[in-house]
Amino acid sequence: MRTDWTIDEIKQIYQQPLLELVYQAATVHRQYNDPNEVQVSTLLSVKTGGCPEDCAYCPQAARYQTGLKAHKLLEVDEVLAKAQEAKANGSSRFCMGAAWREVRDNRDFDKVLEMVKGVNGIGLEVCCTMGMLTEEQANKLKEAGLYAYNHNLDTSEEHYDKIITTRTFDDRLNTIANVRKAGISVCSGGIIGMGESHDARIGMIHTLATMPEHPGSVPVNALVAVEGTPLENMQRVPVFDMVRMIATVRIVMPQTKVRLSAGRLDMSLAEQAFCFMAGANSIFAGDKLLTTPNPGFADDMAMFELLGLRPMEAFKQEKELV
Ligand code: SAM
Ligand code: DTB
Ligand code: SF4
Repeated sequence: MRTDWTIDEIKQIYQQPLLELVYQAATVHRQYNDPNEVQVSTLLSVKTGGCPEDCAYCPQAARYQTGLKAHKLLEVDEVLAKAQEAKANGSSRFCMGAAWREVRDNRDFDKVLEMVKGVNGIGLEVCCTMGMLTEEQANKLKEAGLYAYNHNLDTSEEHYDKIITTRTFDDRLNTIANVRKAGISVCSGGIIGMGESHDARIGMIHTLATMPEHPGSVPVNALVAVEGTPLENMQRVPVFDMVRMIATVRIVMPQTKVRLSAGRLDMSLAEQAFCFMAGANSIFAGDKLLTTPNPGFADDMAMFELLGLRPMEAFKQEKELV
């Protein structure tokens, strides 16, 4: 696994004619992964809306009028019932999102630790995405059984302050480092379709691919333009930009789970199939992402059937090491 990629090398890969790029990505994908296996995650927003940050894409930022119904932290039982349901529907990972700037050491965090224990007990890989974390908080989450933590770069370093001003790119890197130090699997990726240049996309991939270890998973999101956010009028990102992004991520991080994330609802089956061909091997399933709609389980199962894909079992990597 190479962590010394140069921007130029990544650019050479990214800029190839699309079908060459996809062929190369599909080839690398087959060397390191079973191309018929897709890791399926279910998301649940355990604390919705009212966030103090100003992320320009986000319907949960308190300062934008998006008509979103905010709610405080859910009860542990409610969350565990959703996790059971996700497992029954074939998910191997359950990811809980909270609209916080950062985790605080309070009763809510204690409750989150209970949720993590509970979901882990159900036999699912537990993931959280709750904003910035200290090293100590990361250790507590790890002890409670947290498998992965999602903390996206969101965009490249150069484009960052056009999208978020209430925290810095370095803040993001710092939390990711804390997660890694605690021995938690890092899930980090970003969003395309926010007015960034191709160079910015390449820059973001470069930051991910040159971390001390490649992230265990890299979500590639297409912006969901939500009314009331500053990015409400952004045009839908072309599907072939998603394909190009996914293929490049696959080539430079061969063993990472590349997640075809937000934006699937606007994609046809053929378009999603092309993303899997380009090396995507993970999705978010269930009819809701955090606050916006997503294809339902039944539609995804029909897609898996059609394409001959299988959902991956939980903790596969660990089982293979035994
Ligand atoms: N508050 C925490 C944080 O920002 O890290 C966790 C929740 S936040 C909603 C998780 C991720 O969802 C963001 O980092 C962003 O990449 C993604 N996201 C949020 N709104 C989105 C949108 N409208 N379209 C695509 N991705 C989005
Ligand atoms: C990620 O990269 N995408 C997911 C998950 N990680 C947390 C979230 C997408 C959110 C899309 C907008 C919404 O539903 O609120
Ligand atoms: Fe808050 Fe996270 Fe949304 Fe930013 S992306 S506004 S930090 S919930």
